[in-house]
Amino acid sequence: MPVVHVIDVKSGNLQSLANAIISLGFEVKFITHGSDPILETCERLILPGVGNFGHFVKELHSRNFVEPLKKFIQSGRPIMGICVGLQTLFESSEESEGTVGLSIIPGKLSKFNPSKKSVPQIGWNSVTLTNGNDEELYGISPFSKYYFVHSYAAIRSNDEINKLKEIGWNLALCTYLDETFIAAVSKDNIFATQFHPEKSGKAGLKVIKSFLNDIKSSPINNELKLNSIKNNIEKTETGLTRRIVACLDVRTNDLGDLVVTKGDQYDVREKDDDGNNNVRNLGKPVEMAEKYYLQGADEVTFLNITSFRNSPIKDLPMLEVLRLSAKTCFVPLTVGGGIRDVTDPDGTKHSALEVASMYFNAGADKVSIGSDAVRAAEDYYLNNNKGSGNSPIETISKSYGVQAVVISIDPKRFYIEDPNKCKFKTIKTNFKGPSGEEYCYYKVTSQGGRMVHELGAVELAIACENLGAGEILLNCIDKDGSNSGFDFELINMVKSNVSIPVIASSGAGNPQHFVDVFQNTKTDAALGAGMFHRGEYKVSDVKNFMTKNGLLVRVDNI
Ligand code: 1PR
Repeated sequence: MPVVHVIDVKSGNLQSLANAIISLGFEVKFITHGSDPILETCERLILPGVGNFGHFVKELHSRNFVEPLKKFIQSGRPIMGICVGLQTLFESSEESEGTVGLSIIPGKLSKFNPSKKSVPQIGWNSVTLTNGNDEELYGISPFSKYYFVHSYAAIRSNDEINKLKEIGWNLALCTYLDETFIAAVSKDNIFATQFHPEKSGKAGLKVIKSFLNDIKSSPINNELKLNSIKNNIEKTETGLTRRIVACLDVRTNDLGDLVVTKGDQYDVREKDDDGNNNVRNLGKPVEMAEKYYLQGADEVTFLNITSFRNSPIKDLPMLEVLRLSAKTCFVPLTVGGGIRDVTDPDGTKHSALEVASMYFNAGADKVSIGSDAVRAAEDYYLNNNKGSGNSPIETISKSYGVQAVVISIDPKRFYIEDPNKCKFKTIKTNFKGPSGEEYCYYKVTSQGGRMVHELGAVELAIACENLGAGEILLNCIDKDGSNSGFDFELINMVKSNVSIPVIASSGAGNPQHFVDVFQNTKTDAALGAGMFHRGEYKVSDVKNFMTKNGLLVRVDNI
């Protein structure tokens, strides 16, 4: 099997990239230090990076990679940068002033302007090719979608783009609302992508395959081109597609098997007339995740819903689920439940950062924090709107980047007559309360809805954004498992108070509900669980229906 060498500075999920390369028939070997003699002879190199620019460059320096990398590039052997790997080719980044990149490409990276759009950019966007869109660039097609997750980018004006082209850089560009940035770049033996090809489904695998097989350009797939223009599809403001997330609530059932389950308002036990009170068993997590990937899910989320139970850290049941799913699902994977400081039954302590690192190493791209986010937000307000620096949101986002930290909110609706009497953000509701109340607000809960806190959903979201969360998974206990559609009022209220992306969750019962949530709110993504698990609809049914209604979705044809 041909070998591909990958630089590993221990700063993120490289397992998914390795899995993608292996799935293409190659073997992967990691290089962890610049003194490794293999750098002198290896045929090609991949330089992947996630998280903070300064941290990544510092790691390259401390592992003596900088000079060997420059030498490698000068030798003319093929190298491919991914995400921060692309960013490192530039001179510097606003993210880490004073840090000098490899300076192969002139210029600096800057942060997206968050005034009109969610930052980070998380989701599937399309690219244009500056060579005229006739030839794919390393398999990159203007008619496919690629997965981006970043706050900083090489944002460039037309003049700047032309200057780079004049000095020989071949560029693929992406526009995120009002800012155009470099999505991919190539010149001679250098190729790099800002998006994650290993997380971009079949379209992304094609890009990696093209690099590994030295296919720098190839004719555009005309079928894709025709498909992309034949429908009367919206052009979204941001350029991003409407993201569909499949969510698997996972727990051990009464027989000790790890199963996908689904509750009604978080109660996951059957209530049969014959007294059956078993945990609802809807299937096996790894198989179901792969099924949803193949059906076109843009993302798969696993929630360990019995995370409050203490088990030795080496025994975390979800780790194996992540490891196996990352081998077959080439889209982002999120894991939640139990991301907090833990103590093993034998008294050994582990930080939340340690727990999260285990999941990232197993193949997770993001971790989702529920109960501990509530605790951190309560502390934040007690501490005059300041973080302690030690909460899991802060420690994990500092090491892995804000895009790796999702907070999962489990809100419950409460009605009130007079909004002035409520210390939390309220809304005038279209669905009056039991005594005709015209206003409502949402209190947050923890421990899977068991504990209700004196904290509003909006207040939780704002605190967590300030602490360093990069995305919000917005559940709704009242709607969970109801098949009655999403709670637009809650979604609009939270979304309008934060600038990070929001995933709407709870209540999806049919494809129309997904159309409705995107048409009635500004949500960035929508999540479904029960309707997929019960086999009533496939993810592709939802996407086909959305397409019929003119909404832009990712279809993974290559
Ligand atoms: O508190 O950090 O350990 O995280 C625990 C995680 O587990 C949280 O994300 C919490 O939402 C989740 N959780 C805990 N208990 C339950 C339960 O159901 N008993 N599941 C639970 C929450 C919510 C959704 C669900 C949607 C969509 N599941 O993500 O998938 O409501 O369902 P639907 O489309 O069928 O309506 P921590």
